Amino acid sequence: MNSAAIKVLVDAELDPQLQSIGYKILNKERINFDEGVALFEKASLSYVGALANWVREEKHGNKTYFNRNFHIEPTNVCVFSCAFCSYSRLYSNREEGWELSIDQMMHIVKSYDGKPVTEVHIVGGVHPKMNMEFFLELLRTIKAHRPALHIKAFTPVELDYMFKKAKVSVAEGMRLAHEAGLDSLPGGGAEIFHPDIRKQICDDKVDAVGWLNIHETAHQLGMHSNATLLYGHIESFSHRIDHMERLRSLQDKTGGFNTFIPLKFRNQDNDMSHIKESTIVEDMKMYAVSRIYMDNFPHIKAYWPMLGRKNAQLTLSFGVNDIDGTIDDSTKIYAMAGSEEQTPTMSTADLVRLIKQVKRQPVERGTLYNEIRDYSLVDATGLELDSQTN
Ligand code: V47
Ligand code: SF4
Repeated sequence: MNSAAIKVLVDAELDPQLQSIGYKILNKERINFDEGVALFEKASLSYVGALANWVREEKHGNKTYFNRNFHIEPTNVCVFSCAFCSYSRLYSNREEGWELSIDQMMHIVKSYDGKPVTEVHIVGGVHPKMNMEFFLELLRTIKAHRPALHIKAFTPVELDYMFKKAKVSVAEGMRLAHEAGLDSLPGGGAEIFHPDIRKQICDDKVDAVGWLNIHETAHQLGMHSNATLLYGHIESFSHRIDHMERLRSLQDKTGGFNTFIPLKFRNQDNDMSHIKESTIVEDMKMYAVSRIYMDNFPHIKAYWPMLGRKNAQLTLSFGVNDIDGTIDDSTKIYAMAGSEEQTPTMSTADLVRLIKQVKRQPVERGTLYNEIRDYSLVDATGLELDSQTN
């Protein structure tokens, strides 16, 4: 929808508050806390969706980014017990857990030798015996083997635990990790920052202040990072906006965040299985409000292994301009939580096709959104050839 058409839509809105929010968005003014909540509570999906799509097109046109990455999950053994987690196993239940050695992880890294991946994403449980020195050694070994591979690794949950155990400050720990090869931080571990919810779903791990401090420290070192929000469980709309507000404020200060990633709560095999999952309408509204509220975040990402590829495709009309990457089947966290994507793997050809089907422009990016290749003019034969190299 172009600017003239969207103005007609806003002019026709009957609710005065929603209409004034619409004008603010069209004037590129920031909406406030109450207005964010009002969008969730009162706006129709078509209204909020059209506004979010307009914002997305103003920022990125039709461009839809993806990258070529692979995941390593060092362990699913975890000292914490988040109620929503279907993936972790306690140290006392290690027969159901895995723990990879550096050699085993390097075997995964080496299996991508000669392939055009640009990023490795490393996140896992918090294993009581895998310490900071182990992870620094892992970073150094990967960098020595493939210096150009971008290492996006470790959430503040893992980092906070390893720093405390190693008795180093956050500033010192982050400096050492960066020096060893850590290039950026993924967005995990954020969940819902508000203590009323956090204490019910993940009481024992790093709190909001600790999470934000680790990202701020990374930004001060010149590193970039992502941020997530786990939605669709016991949180209210105000809790979601509170979470986004805290991230938006830090972003005003540092400018270090690249991408905001709303994560849909999946309810299989965890302590919150009694909670019904959000509907597709609620999902699309979450993405749309995120695009509008997070005005200083350049990108909004839908993580397709968790949403499913068809729903991820739909988000591209509700504010999303990134659908992550080609990931392979080593990603277990969502399969174990009930995602329809039991073996999440998509080739570049699949991703490009998915983006083109909704008339968007597929662009391969690096982790920091440097554009690697525009696929809009690549024909089907080219795509198939490409997929063989992936
Ligand atoms: O923090 C765990 C979530 C996150 C469930 O930065 C669940 O590029 C839904 O953060 N239902 C880890 N979600 C994954 C993550 C991520 C993924 C992809 C890309 C990036 C990035 C980051 O997974 C955890 C938690 O919020 N999670 N269990 C569940 N049952
Ligand atoms: Fe551990 Fe992360 Fe699962 Fe929480 S979400 S139990 S920190 S693996």
